[in-house]
Amino acid sequence: MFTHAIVRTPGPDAGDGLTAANLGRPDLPALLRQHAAYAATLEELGLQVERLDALPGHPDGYFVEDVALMFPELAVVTRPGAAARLAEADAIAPTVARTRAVHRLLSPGTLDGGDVLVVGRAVFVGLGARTNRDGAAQLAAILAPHGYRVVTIPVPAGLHLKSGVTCVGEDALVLTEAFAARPELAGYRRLVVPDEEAYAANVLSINGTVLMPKGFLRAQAMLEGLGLPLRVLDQSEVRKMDGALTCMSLRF
Ligand code: CIR
Repeated sequence: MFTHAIVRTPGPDAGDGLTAANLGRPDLPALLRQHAAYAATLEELGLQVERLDALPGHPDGYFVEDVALMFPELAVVTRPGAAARLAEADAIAPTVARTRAVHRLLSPGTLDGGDVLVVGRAVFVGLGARTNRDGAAQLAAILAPHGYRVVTIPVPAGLHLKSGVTCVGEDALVLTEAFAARPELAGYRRLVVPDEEAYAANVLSINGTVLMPKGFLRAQAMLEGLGLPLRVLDQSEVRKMDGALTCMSLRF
């Protein structure tokens, strides 16, 4: 059960963040509306939401999930793989330190929270553009005493592991066709989204309700088939910055 979430308001420079999406510049008022609707949805689902101020000079700062990991036993402040985002980790540290003991990842390790998918006691870590082996090994050492098992998975394309696979309910996976072939993910109940709806592989489960992006009708039909309550959110402007539902909050 999640009871809390941390979000950060996008700043006026949100359109200057990193992106490879090639979808054009986001419309700032629409981006702010989408972010506000997202935070309001978390509240409607019963979470107490702490809204942090925008971070001037850090246009990707509202993707708070990349800079910290929240486990019941501890928090980890990450070391993001993009140099432009390194200082965001320092900025989130005091906030998460109010909630639990904090561990920090150190150079030469890099790891973005978007590459970390927790399914029960299994912690899947995507190795790719943002997360390296050293970062994954540091995380494994931090988590091992608490009974978590870190399993690395290559992320050959796309930004993060969770761009292509997320967890729905307790232990079912929503994933792209590319990740459906990964042996590390065999053994779970799986919903494979069609390639043309790959963005819909990023869903967010909050206490039994599933949040998914708007405009992906085949994926939506699959998710409806699960029989769980579903919230469909417009992510059009967030997507232009390579963002998705999971990356805009820390849940705990
Ligand atoms: C970046 O490239 O770092 C940001 N523009 C997007 C980060 C999205 N984070 C996520 O999906 N976890």
